[in-house]
Amino acid sequence: NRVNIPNYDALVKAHNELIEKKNEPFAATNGVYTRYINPVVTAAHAPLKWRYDLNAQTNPFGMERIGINAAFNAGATKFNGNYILAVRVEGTDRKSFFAIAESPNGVDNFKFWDKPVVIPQLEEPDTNAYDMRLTQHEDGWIYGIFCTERKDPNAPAGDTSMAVANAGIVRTKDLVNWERLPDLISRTGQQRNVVLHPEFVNGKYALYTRPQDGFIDVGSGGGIGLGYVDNMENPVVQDEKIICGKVYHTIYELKNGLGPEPIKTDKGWLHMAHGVRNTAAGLRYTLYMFMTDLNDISKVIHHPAGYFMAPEGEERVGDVSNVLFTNGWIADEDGTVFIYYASSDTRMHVAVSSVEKLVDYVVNTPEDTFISSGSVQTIIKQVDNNSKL
Ligand code: M1P
Repeated sequence: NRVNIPNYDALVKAHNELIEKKNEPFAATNGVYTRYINPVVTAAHAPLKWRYDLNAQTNPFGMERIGINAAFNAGATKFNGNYILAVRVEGTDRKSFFAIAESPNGVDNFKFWDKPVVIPQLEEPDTNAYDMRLTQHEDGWIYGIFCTERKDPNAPAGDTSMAVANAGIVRTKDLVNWERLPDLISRTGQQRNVVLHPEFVNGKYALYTRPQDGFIDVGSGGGIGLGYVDNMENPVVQDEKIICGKVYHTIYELKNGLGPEPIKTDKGWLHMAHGVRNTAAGLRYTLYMFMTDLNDISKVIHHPAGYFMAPEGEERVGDVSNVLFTNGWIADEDGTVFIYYASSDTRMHVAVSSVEKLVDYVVNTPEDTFISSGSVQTIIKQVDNNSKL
């Protein structure tokens, strides 16, 4: 009586094969990172129990009752020795929610936990919740900061898309029970891509922000900001200032936003971010890196020109094509770095590098001159140096 799905055994077999499929590195590498061949988490990884009513009486045709559309933009952390992704799962109802997927090795065998994460709601519920950054803070909590989206109360009658985006905040000790804190209180009121720095700075919590004037357009604001909060239970951002702004004719011309929490190295804090530029084919999202000073986290000390990673091959196509986005990476004790990135708002991938290589990339890659003739001079300098060898 339990199951009435005609090909149920085949479905379970195919699902297990997908999850357990060994992942292999791509042969081609640029020396900085290595992509892996298979996506690490997709909509098809969602447990069959989320999707099918297995009771033959209530599901006589064995239909999939709840559809999953995409699995992307995951926060990441290491927990109990395993690689954890807080995945943005989007149903066919367009609603995003979070679900934990866990892997023993960081590159394959990511398996969703039994049930999605339950985020406690404030007086006004989140209409949509997405893009969680996980930070294991030195105060002992694991924080999850995500985008909470609600209808704009000032939307004109008949406008059913104007929204307000802000940073929702939760914290946990076990990734199962989450405590909801008030939403971020900041000057612009609209925020996305908010990330908590893992250490106290002069006794305060430090938050990377992305102030914006509107829901999609950052407007005259924008850029990656940095502000301070005395107490996460009353998260009022003070002294917010832009540390990495938008710049004309760059890959972050239109908008940008920090990715995951920064990685501490002996040379500085390593940052990964996304930059957005406009094209005739729409917005193009690529990933870029920079480094901030160990003693003054507001000071950018290295910023390579251009992008670190851009969509390639099948990554280029999805629900929102031409997008790479990251909000999670894990630095292992041995220095290996697992960069979890999503392609085209559809699926999750991994690229593997190391702290040593990323520091070398950030410190030694030529900086932007912001003009074509400058790019030419940068190439000529390298050619001249090479010809002395
Ligand atoms: O669709 C691309 C991305 O667009 C938004 O990001 P940002 O505010 O940085 O432009 C977010 O909705 C993000 O989730 C999405 O991947």
